Amino acid sequence: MTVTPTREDKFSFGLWTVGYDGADPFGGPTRAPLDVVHAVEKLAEHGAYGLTFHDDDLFAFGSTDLERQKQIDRLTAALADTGLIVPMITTNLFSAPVFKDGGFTSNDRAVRRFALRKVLRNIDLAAELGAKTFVMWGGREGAEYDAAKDIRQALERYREAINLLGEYVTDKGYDIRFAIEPKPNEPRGDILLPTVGHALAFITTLERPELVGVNPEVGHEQMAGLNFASGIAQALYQGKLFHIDLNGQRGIKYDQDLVFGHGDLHNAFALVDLLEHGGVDGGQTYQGPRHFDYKPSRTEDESGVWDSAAANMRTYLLLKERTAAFRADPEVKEALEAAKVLELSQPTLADGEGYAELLADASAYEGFDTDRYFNGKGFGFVRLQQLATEHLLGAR
Ligand code: DIG
Ligand code: MN
Ligand code: MN
Repeated sequence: MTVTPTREDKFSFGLWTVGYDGADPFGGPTRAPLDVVHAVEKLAEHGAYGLTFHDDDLFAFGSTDLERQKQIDRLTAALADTGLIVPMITTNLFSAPVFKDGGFTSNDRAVRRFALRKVLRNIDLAAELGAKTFVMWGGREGAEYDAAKDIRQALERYREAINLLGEYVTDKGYDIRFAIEPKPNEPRGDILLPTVGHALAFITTLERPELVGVNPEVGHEQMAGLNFASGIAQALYQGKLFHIDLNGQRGIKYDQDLVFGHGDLHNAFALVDLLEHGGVDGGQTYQGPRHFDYKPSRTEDESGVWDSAAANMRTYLLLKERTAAFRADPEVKEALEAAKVLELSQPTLADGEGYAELLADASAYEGFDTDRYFNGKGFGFVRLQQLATEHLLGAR
């Protein structure tokens, strides 16, 4: 089946993904460094529409202003040559030793002030390049030991930092929104704002909550044993899905950052169904970039890197087709009906009905025969899941 990515699919990749040289805590690099111009050219060749990056991915931490500008100029020239854009920028507050106890929430105040300056400078670059989303993954914001971090004060420092950034983009008139990326652990023993739920709750405490959403990553929620598609549904429900990191994860273990779909394929099916078709009732879909934050496995050579980039997009497009067929299948519609899935969108109370009317309705309680109501009849969810499975397998 031919599925060819186009710019309209809005596929974007982090420079650090295809640029991953294979180094891990147990071994050095297995691939040569990847130059940003080459990355832009190859991603354009494969049908991507955007490149994202951390400041340190483009110019090394500690670069002079001249070295920094040279890299920015090389990138902007490559973008102009290929038509690729930069939909999102993010800041590395986790690699340099100075951030060993975090950036925004380091116990050390001077480090926190340095981190804020680094982000403010990167926000200016985001505006210069037309990025609309600024992701903040607090990979080092956390601790290994409970006594070492006052969580309430850490959250207060996080809040102080993001409030300042919101004030900055507002005063500067930048068309930029922020997206917090949760992760439960790694590289810290426990990371602050570990899941989508924690991040959504935290956003309500901010001065400009309308400027801040989430950038959930498949593997990060799954590292916490959570259902990623359900977390995305809540982020959409709350109008907070500002960006998304697509990849694969095989269960609760270290962050694998596999190719999208190379982990829990059923949940990837449910996710694409939601993002592209609005799920069961064709509701609200996601209009942002389909961003891949994954690592080409350490075992691969450069041709394997580009195969993996293509695999992310191909798998996504195949799932887009398979989920469209699932939604169009008359037998699926009938199974959804039998499972009362659509009935859930019917309000529990009738128009104008309040608790007084409910209390007066004997059929709702006094006359409700719980023993005989279902009369042994089930919901037929397994049949529905088998239909989804057969569409996933291309058997329908
Ligand atoms: C890791 O999943 C994080 C970093 O790669 C980056 O800060 C963010 C951007 O999507 N994801
Ligand atoms: Mn990850
Ligand atoms: Mn990520």
